[in-house]
Amino acid sequence: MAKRRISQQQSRRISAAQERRLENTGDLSGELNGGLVIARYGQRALVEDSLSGEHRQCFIRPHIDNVVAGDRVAWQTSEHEGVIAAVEARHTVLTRANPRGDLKPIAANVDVMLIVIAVVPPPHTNLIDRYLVAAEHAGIRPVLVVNKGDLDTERNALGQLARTYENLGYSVTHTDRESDPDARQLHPLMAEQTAVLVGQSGVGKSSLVKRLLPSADSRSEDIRVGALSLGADKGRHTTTTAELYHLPNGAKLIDSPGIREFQLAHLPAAEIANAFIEFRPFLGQCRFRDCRHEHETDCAILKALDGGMISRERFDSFRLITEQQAL
Ligand SMILES: Nc1nc2c(ncn2[C@@H]2O[C@H](COP(=O)(O)OP(=O)(O)O)[C@@H](O)[C@H]2O)c(=O)[nH]1
Ligand SMILES: [Mg+2]
Ligand SMILES: [Zn+2]
Repeated sequence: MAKRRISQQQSRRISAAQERRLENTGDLSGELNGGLVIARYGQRALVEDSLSGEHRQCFIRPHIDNVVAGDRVAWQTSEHEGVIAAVEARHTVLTRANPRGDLKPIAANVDVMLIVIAVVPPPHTNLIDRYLVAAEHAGIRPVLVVNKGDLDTERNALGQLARTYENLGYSVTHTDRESDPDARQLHPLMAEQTAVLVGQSGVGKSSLVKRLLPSADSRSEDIRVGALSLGADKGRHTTTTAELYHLPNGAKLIDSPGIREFQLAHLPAAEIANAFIEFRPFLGQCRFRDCRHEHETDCAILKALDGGMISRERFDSFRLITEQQAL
């Protein structure tokens, strides 16, 4: 009789069955352990054990949705791998909307949002404003990080933009790999806190993680840095999921994939207006309580625009965000 071989399809079925067993959790042993999510990959997550600091692949039980880097979890050991049994309540969560409009978390329990911009790729101010609105909504402190200063041969091409945001009251920091190889400028911004790097693909987020990590850190060499290639290996050198790193000063730093389409469709217009910090003194001063600041009579925002207290650029950016929202 011919020996029976397990076909690929059969082996797929077997592993699916094993996964189902895991889901039913009949074979779970041991107590619940505390852990910190380092990264999420599909139905699995890399979890750092709170006591040993060891990293462990964990299956995420199907009823637990949306585990992301920065989440604190309870996990158990099982035959094959760990299993995440529960997720602790988050004190903040940064979310994005997928193309269907569903909200998906990107990173959890974040205190500081480092919005990275550079001369290349050139910044879109509307994207910066979207990040600022998202930070405000999530209760995360935003900081604008101007990177790649060494490429700024036209003597501070981003200086004007940086000053605009500084004058509005936002924190702005400058860094580049030539004059600030260890990104020391960023250290005081996040000591003992959790920070997330956001910004267009290619601005140097992953490079910043590399500059901040001690060279002895074994994960340093796995960090993928590089221009987005347009060939067959498109996206190969870019970050694909948010990943958490520990820094020597006690900070946790989360690298995120470049987020191009940052929808804020779920936010009420009033909240978007309130996230534009220079609008605040004028909000509530319009004649109509539900004023949309479009062309209403006695609109305090439009008056502030005329009077130069609100810049045309920021007002247009605000309009762009609220218009897209109405679509
Ligand atoms: N000249 C210069 N290039 C940089 C600097 N930081 C990063 N880069 C380059 O910018 C490109 C994108 O970097 P990467 O970290 O992958 O960007 P990310 O997509 O935001 O993570 C790479 O080619 C880096 O070498 C810098 O300070 N100066
Ligand atoms: Mg990256
Ligand atoms: Zn108004």
